[in-house]
Amino acid sequence: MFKNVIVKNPGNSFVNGLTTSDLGKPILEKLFEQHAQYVEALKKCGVEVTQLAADEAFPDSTFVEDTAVLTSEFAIISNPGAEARNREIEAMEPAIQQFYDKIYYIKAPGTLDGGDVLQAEKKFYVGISDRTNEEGARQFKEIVEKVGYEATIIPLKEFFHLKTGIAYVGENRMVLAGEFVDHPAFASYDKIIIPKEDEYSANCIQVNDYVIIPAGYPETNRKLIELGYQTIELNMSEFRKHDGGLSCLSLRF
Ligand code: CIR
Repeated sequence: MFKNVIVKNPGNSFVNGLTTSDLGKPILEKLFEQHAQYVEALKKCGVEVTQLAADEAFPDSTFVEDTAVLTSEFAIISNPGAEARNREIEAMEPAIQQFYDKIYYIKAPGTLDGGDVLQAEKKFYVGISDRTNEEGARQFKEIVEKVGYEATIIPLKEFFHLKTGIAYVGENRMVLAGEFVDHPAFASYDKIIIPKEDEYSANCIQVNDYVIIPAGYPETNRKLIELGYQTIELNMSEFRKHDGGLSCLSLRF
């Protein structure tokens, strides 16, 4: 069960953030509305939401997932790989300290974005990407192994972050797309396979009794419902314009 979630409101500067997409400029009014609906959906899932104020100095700071990995037992503050985002961790640290006595850190020259870390019970999968380097992944693995968890490092071929293409939805089941579908690391899981055209919906989040998915993917929704999940669909259009998905917008623990 997840008890807590940390989110951070997007600011007006969101439009100046990093992106690789060609989906156009985010419309702020819609962006704020979509974020508000995201918070409402989390509340419906029964978690306590800590909602941090927007920070205009960091346009991408609403994507809190990249600044830390939080579990029911420990916290790791990351060292985000994009120069423009690295100092987002300074404002996150006090918020995270309210929940944890013991905090671990990824240190330079290691870099790691939380978006490259997937947890499935006592196992972690860590992507090596443009943001997470081998040293960051190695440090992460060393930390979690000391506290009784396992970690498998996965060099990415195409996805931006590991969780761009995969989600764990409990009950030994993964939602996966693209390069992860036949990846040996995930062979032992039951799989919900997402085809190329629905790839964006592989970034979904299971929060207690619900799986939150992006709106506009009826096939993904159908597959989840058929397996007995309750889903909540959210419009993510404005976050997507800046490479953001559902997992990026919160730290769940
Ligand atoms: C970035 O480039 O860092 C942001 N525009 C998007 C971050 C998305 N985060 C995530 O997938 N965990």
